Amino acid sequence: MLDYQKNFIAYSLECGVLKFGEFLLKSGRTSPYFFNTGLFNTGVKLGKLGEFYAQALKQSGLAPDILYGPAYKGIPLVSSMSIAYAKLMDSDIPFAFNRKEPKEHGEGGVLVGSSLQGKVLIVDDVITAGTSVKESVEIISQAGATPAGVLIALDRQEIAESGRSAIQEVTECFKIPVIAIISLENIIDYIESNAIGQMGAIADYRKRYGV
Ligand code: OMP
Repeated sequence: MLDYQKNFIAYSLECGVLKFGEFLLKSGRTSPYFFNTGLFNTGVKLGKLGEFYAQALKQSGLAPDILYGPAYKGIPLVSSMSIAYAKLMDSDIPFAFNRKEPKEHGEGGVLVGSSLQGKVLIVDDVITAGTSVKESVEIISQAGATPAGVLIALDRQEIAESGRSAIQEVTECFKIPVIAIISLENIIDYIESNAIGQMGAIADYRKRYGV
């Protein structure tokens, strides 16, 4: 695990973003941990979150032409990340996001920000079933641009009903890479070396639903 990944886990714990307990997921599964990026909810926290995303993009070696954040959670993510990336890499990368409700007046449409052109990196929080990614790929393709990858905060490394992980599905179906700042495996390494969390419950959960 790289230093920025360790720091991201430590900061997520400090902000209450990563929690241990019993949580009902969108999928109906009861998970012994939950990751809520909505709790990076001050200027300083969001600024730091953007830096972690920017570092993950740098590490990935991908060179997208534009960043795209699906509404609603992707909007602050893509905004803070583009600011952090400009500082980190001295590269002013354009960004865009969508509206959930199309605007009928003024400039109209569902897209806001820079125009969606070239290779687009989708920036999201957590992928579980991958529903949001499919919608983003459609919007990007309709705009005449090309989805080039997905960047998320956490890869839960879970198996879907299809028998594959949502990330494997995205990778195979759209032929694009999915990059995560951290994965469940990183969280497990971290809690093992720092003697925190409910290792037993997480190991059981991983055995049952892990990929
Ligand atoms: P999909 O769009 O179906 O992939 O679901 C992803 C969503 O799961 C996220 O946007 C969250 O609403 C939610 N989620 C988390 O944010 N953190 C978790 O640790 C787990 C979930 C979840 O419900 O699976």
